[in-house]
Amino acid sequence: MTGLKHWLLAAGVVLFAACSGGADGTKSDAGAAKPIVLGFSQIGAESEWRTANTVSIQGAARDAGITLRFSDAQQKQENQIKALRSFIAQRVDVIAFSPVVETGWETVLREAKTAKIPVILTDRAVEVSDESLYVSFIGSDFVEEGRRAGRWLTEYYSTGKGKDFKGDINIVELQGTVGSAPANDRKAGFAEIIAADPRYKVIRSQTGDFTRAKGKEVMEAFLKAEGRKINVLYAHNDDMAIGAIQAIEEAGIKPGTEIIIISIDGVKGAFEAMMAGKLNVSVECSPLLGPQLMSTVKDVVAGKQIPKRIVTEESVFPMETAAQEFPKRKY
Ligand code: GZL
Repeated sequence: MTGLKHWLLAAGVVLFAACSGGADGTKSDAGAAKPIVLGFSQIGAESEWRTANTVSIQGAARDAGITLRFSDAQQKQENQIKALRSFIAQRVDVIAFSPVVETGWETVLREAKTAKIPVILTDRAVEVSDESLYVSFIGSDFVEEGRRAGRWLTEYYSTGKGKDFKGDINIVELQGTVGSAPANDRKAGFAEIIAADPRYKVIRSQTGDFTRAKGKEVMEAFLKAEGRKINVLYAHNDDMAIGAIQAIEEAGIKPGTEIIIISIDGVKGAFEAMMAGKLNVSVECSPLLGPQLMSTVKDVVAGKQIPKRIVTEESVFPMETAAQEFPKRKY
């Protein structure tokens, strides 16, 4: 066998081992198992929550000895699809991603399945005709988060500080990214709870795309149209609520007292707003999914049985307990 053939054979073996990522535990010459290679497509950096989620994933990959190939889609689905296709071409061992919207994933997920690369969903869900296109979905129950927001509000006006309030309770709603699972589900869960009492009226509802800037801009429009008729703001995340608080104050209205504000995530900015008396409650939505994702990646590579749905445990933080909770917060 010529030197070239020896070289090609050797190269082929190296490429094969590198391509397979050693996921099946193939040993290197030195006998050490090759690290698992995980391709991760992140939505972007639109909120404090997202930033904390990225820190959790990158730190957990490092701690787990997993090689992370990370891409930021700047909140564009087409960038996520490009990233998934790139991971398939690179023959990573596992793909994980947080889908910016629920639909439009069928084709690229079929490409991953054809390439025999398992896919794990984190944070947000997808709508597909064939659930075998992904191994597991690790994330919150957004409908329950919306229900928790609705329950806090109905308790506030039935037995809490608002119990003597008479007449309709006019609500404006800042929705998350159009078409995203958290926006769809948080809206549905909240509506389900307030439907029990006709006094609750959602008089305006519009997307603020989960960002502070857009949340402020849309709240300015709500205030221009409805002014002091607004009793309550329900924001699908803390960042939009914090932007809206700026708009409310600039309109000469007191957030947290003249307009009751409910939001979701439980990020540091929300605790600071609650301690300042400007936000009434934040429903927790934990971004700390990194460790759970990495242990699931290792289990997938090891061929273990994986639960289709892994729900993160969460709580509700009213302003009254914000100061005592704040020192314990990890994001
Ligand atoms: C929820 C996550 C949402 C957060 C927002 O799991 O997808 O996206 O609530 C973030 O802050 O932008």
